[in-house]
Amino acid sequence: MYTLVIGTQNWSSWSLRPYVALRAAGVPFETVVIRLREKQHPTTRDQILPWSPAGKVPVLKIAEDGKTITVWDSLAICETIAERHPEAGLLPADTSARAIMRSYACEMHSGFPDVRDQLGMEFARKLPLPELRDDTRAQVARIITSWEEALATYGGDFLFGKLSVADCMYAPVVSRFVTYGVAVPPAVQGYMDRVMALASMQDWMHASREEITAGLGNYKD
Ligand SMILES: N[C@@H](CCC(=O)N[C@@H](CS)C(=O)NCC(=O)O)C(=O)O
Repeated sequence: MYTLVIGTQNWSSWSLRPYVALRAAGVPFETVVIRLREKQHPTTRDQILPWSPAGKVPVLKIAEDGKTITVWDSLAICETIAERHPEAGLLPADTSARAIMRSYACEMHSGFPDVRDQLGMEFARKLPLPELRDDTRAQVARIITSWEEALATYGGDFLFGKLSVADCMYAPVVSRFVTYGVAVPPAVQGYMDRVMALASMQDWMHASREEITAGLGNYKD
């Protein structure tokens, strides 16, 4: 039995990644949403701590055989899901492709700070593209080039053919590029369209819109 603890869906880019992975695995799971950045909820961290000592979302609870395991950090959760559900194919079968896929996932996880800073996730909004700093521009270019290379090398609908952990990790970046109308080449646009069309992404969009309507995704730092 899985429980995925996530943040406000319009904003929580880290939470989106394991959500896409769990949906791709096709396993049932419950979702607990903890509101982030809400002026009226100053105790976000206090709400997360009972779920994870790291005090951050996402968190995955795995309850089985009378025990509960806590997995925290988006990449650790995606890898755990991929490992526990090999039939979902979230890790490429070929070991070379798998190694490259992990490089993509880790490059995303540890990098692109200026993209995160200047193009914050606003999943259900369309916003004007801000004047990008040189570093942001370079990181956007690196992301686009790396996507082009994977799409050309591995074929198929996603970066490594079938949907993989790398696509889960990059799903929030796809949404950021859509939100801010970042110009991309046609092959990359096709990839982004396919990611946005995933049922998991559509459902996340629906929830994000509901948050905004309810005034929950509207507070800016
Ligand atoms: N490296 C972590 C980062 C998680 C993270 O920063 N989560 C943010 C929300 S997107 C959070 O929990 N913020 C709550 C807080 O800072 O109080 C991961 O990949 O899971």
